[in-house]
Formats: sequence, structure tokens, C-alpha cells
Amino acid sequence: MRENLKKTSFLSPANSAFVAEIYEKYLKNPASVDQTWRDYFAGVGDNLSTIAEDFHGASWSNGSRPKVVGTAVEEIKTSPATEAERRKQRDPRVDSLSALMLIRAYRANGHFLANLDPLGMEVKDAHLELDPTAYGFELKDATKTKEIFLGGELGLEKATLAEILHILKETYCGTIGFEFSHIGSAEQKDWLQKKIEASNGRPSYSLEQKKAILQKIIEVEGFEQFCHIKYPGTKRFSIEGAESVASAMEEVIHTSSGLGIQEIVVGMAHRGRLNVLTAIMGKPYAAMLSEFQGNLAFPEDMNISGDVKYHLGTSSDRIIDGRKVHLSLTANPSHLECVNPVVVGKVRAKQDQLQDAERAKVMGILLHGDAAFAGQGVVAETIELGDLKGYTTGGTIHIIVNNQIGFTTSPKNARLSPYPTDVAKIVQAPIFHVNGDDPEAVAFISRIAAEFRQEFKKDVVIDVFCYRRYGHNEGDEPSFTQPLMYQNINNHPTPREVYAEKLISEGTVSQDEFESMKQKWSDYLEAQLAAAQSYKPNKADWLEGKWVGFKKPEGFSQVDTGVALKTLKEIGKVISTPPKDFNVHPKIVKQLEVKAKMFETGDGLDWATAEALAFGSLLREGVPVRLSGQDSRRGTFSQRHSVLVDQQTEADYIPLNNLGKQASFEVIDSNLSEFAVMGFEYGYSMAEPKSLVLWEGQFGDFANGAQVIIDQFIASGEVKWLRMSGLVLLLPHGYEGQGPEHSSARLERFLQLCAEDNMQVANCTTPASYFHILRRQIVRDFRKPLIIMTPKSLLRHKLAQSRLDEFGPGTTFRTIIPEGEGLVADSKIRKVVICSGKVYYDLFEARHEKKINDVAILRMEQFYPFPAGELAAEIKRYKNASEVIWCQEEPKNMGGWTFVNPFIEEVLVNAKAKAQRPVYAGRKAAASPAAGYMKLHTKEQKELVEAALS
Ligand SMILES: Cc1ncc(C[n+]2csc(CCOP(=O)(O)OP(=O)(O)O)c2C)c(N)n1
Repeated sequence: MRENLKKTSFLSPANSAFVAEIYEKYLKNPASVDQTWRDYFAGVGDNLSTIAEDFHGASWSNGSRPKVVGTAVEEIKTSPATEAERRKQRDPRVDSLSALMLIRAYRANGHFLANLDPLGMEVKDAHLELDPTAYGFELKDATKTKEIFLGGELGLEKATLAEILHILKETYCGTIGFEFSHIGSAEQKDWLQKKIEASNGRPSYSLEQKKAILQKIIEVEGFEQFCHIKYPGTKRFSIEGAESVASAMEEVIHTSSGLGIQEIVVGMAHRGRLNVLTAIMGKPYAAMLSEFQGNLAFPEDMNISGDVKYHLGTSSDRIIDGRKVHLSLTANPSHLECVNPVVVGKVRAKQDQLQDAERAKVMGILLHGDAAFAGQGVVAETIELGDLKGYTTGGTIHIIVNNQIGFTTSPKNARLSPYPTDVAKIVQAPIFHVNGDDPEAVAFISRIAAEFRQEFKKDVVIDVFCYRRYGHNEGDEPSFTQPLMYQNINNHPTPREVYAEKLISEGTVSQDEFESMKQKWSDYLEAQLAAAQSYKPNKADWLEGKWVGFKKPEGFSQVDTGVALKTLKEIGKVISTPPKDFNVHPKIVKQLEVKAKMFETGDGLDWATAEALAFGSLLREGVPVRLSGQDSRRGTFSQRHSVLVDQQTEADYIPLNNLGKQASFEVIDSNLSEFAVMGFEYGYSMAEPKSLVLWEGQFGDFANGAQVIIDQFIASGEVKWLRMSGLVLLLPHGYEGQGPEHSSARLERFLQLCAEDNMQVANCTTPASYFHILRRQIVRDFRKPLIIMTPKSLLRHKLAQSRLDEFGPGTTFRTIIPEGEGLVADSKIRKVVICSGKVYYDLFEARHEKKINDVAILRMEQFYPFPAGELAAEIKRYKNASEVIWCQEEPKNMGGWTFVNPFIEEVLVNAKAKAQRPVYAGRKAAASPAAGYMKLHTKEQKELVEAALS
């Protein structure tokens, strides 16, 4: 079919004259045209000859025809009589071919003429390709009688042009616009076409189903209006104008549940959220109304800062036709669309938990605003993930609340395309546009969408054309900017009225029945309002499901993270031994030999080996490990080689998946996105506390492409929404002369976000330290995000190595690594230098070189939570040190300085140290994080080390 498509895709009326011209040339001399044309004409020649004749005119005509000038067509007028005669004489095969072209055009472009806008403000231009006269048909009586052979197209052997047009208009230009011609898969297109054409694009619902649709719309609109009256002026980002979005959600949930979906994770923005929480997710109306009265959504003694009600999540079980579906709405910040990757990450984690490799049991639904869907880059980034092996969730259902406005911005100022949905074409998702005033059509297309997702495990988009009854929020005046639109909206009946009127006029419900349905709902809400007066959330909605057993931490005391030496050696053996007959790259053979030696001698373990031991030991303990980032399988610095590649076959071998009885190790080269991938892993970690989940930056700086995820989720998710995450960020950091963009992971930004024990920030100096901090992430009974500044040159630094026994039983993570042997007595130390990360080795080597033995260097392995107790214990050793230095390689306005300064001062004061304040030694404040010239870098680095030790 793909081939066929290619063959005929240019047969549009606009260029058939051009084709005919080339065909004529071909008939005269086949060699005069390009090979692709020759192939084409050889295959379709017969039909083409009729087209050519058609354009050439009948053999008896005067030969007038469109003349091709270059690729443009210049119409040469024919006399009316001749033209009429020519049409009358049209070969029936031409009629058939033209009808097929017309049908194809409607399938592809019928949506342009569909009745999508409830406000009717959209100007519909005639569409050349949908005009039968463009295919040589005449619109006159004969169209009603003359039968055209269709050979099964549209399910018909023959039909008149009038019949064909009727079917096409009904099917493709009703209240649903179908966009699927961009899909490459013939199978998917065929499936959609059959679904659509089998019902002429129209639903057929039973009386009960129609009443159920009406009931939901009454609930949704009724709740908004209830709040409007009871709490005038309170922001709720009403869904009014888009009530039928609830029909879309209901139908997607029902259909999907019928097709085996057990769990749905939902993500959405502000618009309509209060209704989704209640009418769809089942949050008690009393709870919601209590929040309208200013009460907290969490028990007061939780002591958390919380969030506004239209950002909160919830979860519930719904029973649909006897089947349970678990629904969870993910909490989100105001930043539009940033919840998307978080939702899909959660979906993936839940699929993994259910071993749902078919991705048939859990799925995501994302609701979007039209402006946000078209404008926010993370939409494309997330959609792109949908097709990638490491991230696919078998398709998300996207529902666009297309109210044709974004705050005050009209679509014409927000995008070029007539629709906000073009971004979904990057994964060839089908896109269904539907008139929101027709809830049956909305439900119908939502059913097809859910079936499509389940059948093909692909994203699908439902674009509900609707409007926004009020301003951006209920206190906003929309007529300042869209006066005509709002005159129209003010005179437009609500979706409840529109649908009720339809059902009443067709006799499905009576006016009395409708009034009684409304009254019952309003009575119910009054009762819920009364209950809201005394409503108190009695327990916090957290640490449930997979989180049972986890606790809010009392403190951050260290835990034993050591591992039996036997286990370490077994892992060492596996990671240094490739399978027999596996063609390992010669350079890696060498590396593996070096690795094997580390385990033989028990010394010289490097960073990558420590990491593999942390992962391997956790895997052996049944903890899955998932690491994703750009080029993470090999490692940006060619250090990890977690996947060996056979040099002859390109087959993969993952040593850490060959440890015997173990959990699974997933290491993924991500696509080139930070925002979506970090968001995805955060979402994964929220749903799966028992896996070690890591996101790695190529260089630490690139994490700022995902700043929204860091600020809005990682740093503040727990205090806003009571949602823990144990996500680890690995961010290569260190001043090595690589210039402004490859030096700094912006440690200072993370430190500025630290408070209320929200996360951990570390910059380790030894492989063993790194090993313990990774294991600590899992061994404790709580989860906090962990940000690690990871090394570059230290990956291979001779001094940055650990002994095997530093990983062994009884060992643990040390927040401060104290000074070692070889210096004067503690009482004679004149100066204490505190530092973190790579600069330690510069200081160490310089001290050695300069034969200084009265300066102690303390390594702060963890910045936050600040290790005040551990630091104080070390400081107290050096009673006579008159100077305490903080040394860093980052500029003064960056790095750890402004963060640690007051903490260290407090420690010094409390410890009654001789020096009462730390002194800074580092680069001067700078606008750019690092120098672009190696020479300058080296000079600065030397100076700061000297300043610290002098
Ligand atoms: C990333 C981001 N930028 C700007 C805003 C401010 N803002 C909130 S809603 C909104 C308009 C959204 O329009 P649309 O996506 O069409 O949704 P609607 O409100 O119309 O439902 C804007 C600009 C935001 N919340 N997030």
C-alpha cells in the first residue's frame, strides 16, 4: 500500500495536467523522462492514458488543453460547447478514477470542511481538492443517476456522484474532523478508515447511553455553576464551554477498561481540573467544597506548605461494568505541560511493576490547553519519547481542551496551523478534531481513540473544539481583548442546553425529566456543601500502595551501606569477564583486564567500578536499577561501558544483567532531551520507590534545560503535594579548562533550593564515597532526591581510587572525609581548608609539592543536609588553627560558598574555634561560570590553590 501511495500521491487535480504533459513525452520517447516516471507509467499506464486523453481533449477536439509552462499550468480556454461535449463523452474509467481521487481527498482533507467550531466563527474556505468539479465532474442532474464504478470503495460497488458526496460529507465533514493521512502505516490508516466509514463518522448511542452522557454534562456544568454562585470570584478555571471533555474522559476510561486497562495515570493543567477531580476521579465534592472554604487538603499537623486546589492530585478506584480501574491524577505546578513527562514516567514504572511488556494494562491520559499544546516544547519532547524503547508506554491519549484562546491570545497569534495539534504528527499520531457542542461525537471519537491506542500502542489526539465561557479565570474580563467572540459566547446556549434540547427534540428525554435530573444534582451538591462544613481530611494521602513501609524521616543518620567482600568480588568477576566468543573492542579488553586486577589486588578501584559495584550489589539484593541519559550506556567520558558491543555483530552484552539471581538493570541512551527525560525519570521514581532511578546529564550544565523539573518537582514536590522521590541526578562537574559550558553543573542553584530536608546535594571525592551514597539512596526507609556533582578527570585520576575494603561490611557514607596521616600533630595545625570535589586533589598535590604539613584539608562530601555535627567534630581536633578556609574552584558567586558560609560560621562559633569565620579562597565573582582559555583557567586554578594553602 505504501508503494501504491507513492505511485498515486501526485494525482491531485492541481498537478494532473503536469503529469499528463510528462506522460505525453513518455509516450513519444520513454527515455526522455526520468526513471521514476518511467517506472510509474509502466505500472499505471492504462489509467494514465485516459487522464492524458482527458487533458489532451477528445481526439476530435481542437486540441486545446492546459499548457504546462515549467511546472505551472496555464489554462487555455476551450469553447463551452466543446468542453460540455468532452465531459459528456468522458470514459467511465475516468469517472471511476476521478471518484477514487475525490474519495481519497475527502479522507485526507474532509476535516477542513467539518463543522468543528461551536461558535461558528471559523471561516471555512472552499477546498479545491474537495470540489468534484476539480476532477472533471459536472454538478447537474446526471450526478443523481449516472452510476460510477467504485469496486468496493466506501463499501459500494457502484454509486452516483450525489451518493458518493453525501457519504463523504456525512462521514468526513460532520462534527468530527479526521486527520490521519499523515500516518505512514497502511495498516493503521486502513483500520481507522474502516472504523470511520463503517459508521459514516457518526455514533449511534442507545437511549441509556445518551442519558448517561447528559447526566455527566449536568454534573460537570452543574458543579461549575454551583461554585459560581456559592463562591463568586473564586478562581476555579471553569470548564464551562468545554463540558463534553468529561464525555471524552469517561468514554476513554470505559473503553480502555473494557480492553484490559487496569490503571490510568492522568495529567492535566488548571482548566476544568476541579471537575476532573470530582466528576471523573471521584474526589468527594464535600472535600472539594471544604477547600473552597479555605481549609487545607491535608491534615493540619502535616506541617506542609501545600498547593492551590487546582494543582492537586488524587487517586481512586472506579468500578466500571464490574471491572476495577485505578485512576490517579498527578499533581502539577502552574508551568503548563511540564507534568507530561512525569505522567508517562509514572505509567512506565507501573507497567514495569505489572510486568506489562505489552503496555496493555496501564496507560496515560494527558489533557492539554490548545495554546499550551501548540507552544510548549516539552509537548514535542514527551511525544517523541513515546516511540523510544526505553521510554515507550504504548501510547498516551491526549485530549485538547481547545477553547480557541490562550489567556488573552488568539490562535492567529499563537500558531500558523488551523489546529493546535500538528506537533503530534511527529509520531504520526491520528488526530481527531471534534465539535464540543456534540457530546455524542466527542464520546464516539474518544472510543475510537481508546481502541486505536490499545490496538496499535500509539499516541492519539482528541482535539475538542469548544470555547471558554468566562475570562481566563472567573474574575477576568474577556471582552477587553475578544469582544466579538464574547458577544457570541454570551448568546450561545451552554453545552448542557444544546444537548438537552437535542435529546428532548428527538424524544430521548422529556423536558420534565431533564429538569428533574438537574434538580437532583443541585440537591446533591447542597448536601455535599453542608457536609463540607465539618469535613476534615483525617489522613494524608501519601505513603500508600507501593510506598507502604516508607516513613517521613526523623533525621538523616548514616546507615551501613557496606557489602560482603565475597559478593563484591563475584560482581567484579562478572563485570570484568566478557562471554566467550564475544568480540570485545581491543581497548576495552585492556580496561577489563585492569578491572580484573583491581579485584585481585583489592586496590585501585576507580569511579566506574565503584558505580558498577553499587548497581550490581543492589541488583543482587533484588533492587532494579534504571539509568537513563544521553550516551549513558557507554558513558560520556567512555568510562562506564555498561554495555559491551560485539565488534563483528554489534550484539549487546550487559554484564550487570548476568549476575545470577538479580533484579533487572536498565541502562538507556536517551534521546537528546533533558526536560522530558529528567521529567520522565522523576515520574518513574515517584511510582517506584523500590528501584534506584538515575538521570545523567551529558555535562552537568545541560540539566538547566530541565530547570522546571528541578524547581517545580524535585525540590518542592514533597512539601507541595506530599509526594516523595528518590531520583538521583548525576551531573558531571569540575573546572578542567573546558570552557564556560562544560565546567559547572551549577551547584549553587541546587544549594539555593535546599531547605526543610527536601533533597540531598553531594560532591564526592572517592569512588567508595560514590558507592555508598548510591546504596544509601535505597537502603533507608525514606526517599529524597539526590543531586550528585559527578567527576570528569577524577574518573581516571590516580589518587581518586579506593580499596576494596572501603566498600566492605561496616563501611558507610561519610559526609566529611577527615584528614589522613602524615601531618603535624592536630594541635599544631595552623589552618584548616574545607573543600569539596575535584579541587581536593589539586590542594592535596600542591600541599605535597610545597611540603606543607601544618594545613589540614577536610572534604565535604555532602553539602545538604549540611553535615554540621560531623564538621564540628573535625574542627574541634584543630584547636590552634587560626584560619579556616573554604576553598572552591567555582567563581565566588557560584559553587558552594554563599551556601556554606553561614553554616560553617555557625559550626565555628558553636565549637568555640579559634577562627570564628571561614575565609574564601576561589575564583572571583564572574558572569560566566568558567574561562574559555586553558591558559587563563590554569592560572586561576593555581592562584586559588595557593591562596588556600598559603
Ligand atoms: C509555562 C507557562 N507559561 C505561562 C503560563 C501562564 N498561563 C497560564 S494559563 C495560560 C494560557 C493557557 O492557554 P491554553 O493552553 O489554551 O489553556 P486554557 O487556559 O485556555 O484552557 C498562560 C499563558 C503558565 N502557567 N505556564
